[in-house]
Amino acid sequence: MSPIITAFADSPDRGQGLARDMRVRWALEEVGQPYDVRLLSFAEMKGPAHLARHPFGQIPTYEEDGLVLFETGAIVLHIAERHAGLLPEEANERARAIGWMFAALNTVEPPILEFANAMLLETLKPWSKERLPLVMDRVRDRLKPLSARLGDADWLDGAFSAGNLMMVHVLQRLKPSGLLDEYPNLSAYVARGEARAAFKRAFAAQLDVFNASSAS
Ligand code: GTB
Repeated sequence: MSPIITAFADSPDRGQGLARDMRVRWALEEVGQPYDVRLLSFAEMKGPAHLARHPFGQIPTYEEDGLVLFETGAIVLHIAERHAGLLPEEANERARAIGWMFAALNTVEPPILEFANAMLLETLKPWSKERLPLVMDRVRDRLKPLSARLGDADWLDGAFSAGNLMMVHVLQRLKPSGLLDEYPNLSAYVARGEARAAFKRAFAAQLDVFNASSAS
């Protein structure tokens, strides 16, 4: 049986790959594991069947042979541990690649989400103009050292890994803002991730969902 993931039936990002099922699709494509997708409406996400899979009623989830997982970090790590291709074999290199997954999710993503929410929900607030530069600087506080660490390497810490997959997806959220362009090596890093055949297949699959839903 192929694993089943959940995704938005009607993604608010209009199929642009920002919803987090993209991380799971990409990981599955990298390791060559076919998968099925259960598409959920917003109402279904908050209904009892999905709440049994995901306590917070979110997507994505992952189901395989009686295992039900939520949280993209846990799901991508599970995939990477069970298939070759996303984690190095050597123990210390493997630990470092996993470290980059946590860095993406715990250190880099939080200020990016704060910035995304500020742009999405706060621009009409009277204090928005004063707050936004502070929020943007918190993002730069993460991008600057990340850029320095990446340097002119293709990937963080050696070969492409689950850590790089997660970092690229986290950084992608910044593309429309211009903030990423302040760090040309990070823009190029994201572009390298997007150029991977597995990324393209995952992107096309989730865009198909949007195209099908907007045609009906
Ligand atoms: N920490 C969890 C994980 O990594 O799995 C976060 C999961 C999550 O935030 N899921 C979102 C969700 O289900 C979808 S991806 N939201 C509904 C809810 O919480 O009720 C986040 C997302 C949504 C929309 C865009 N967009 O439109 O650009 C981008 C990202």
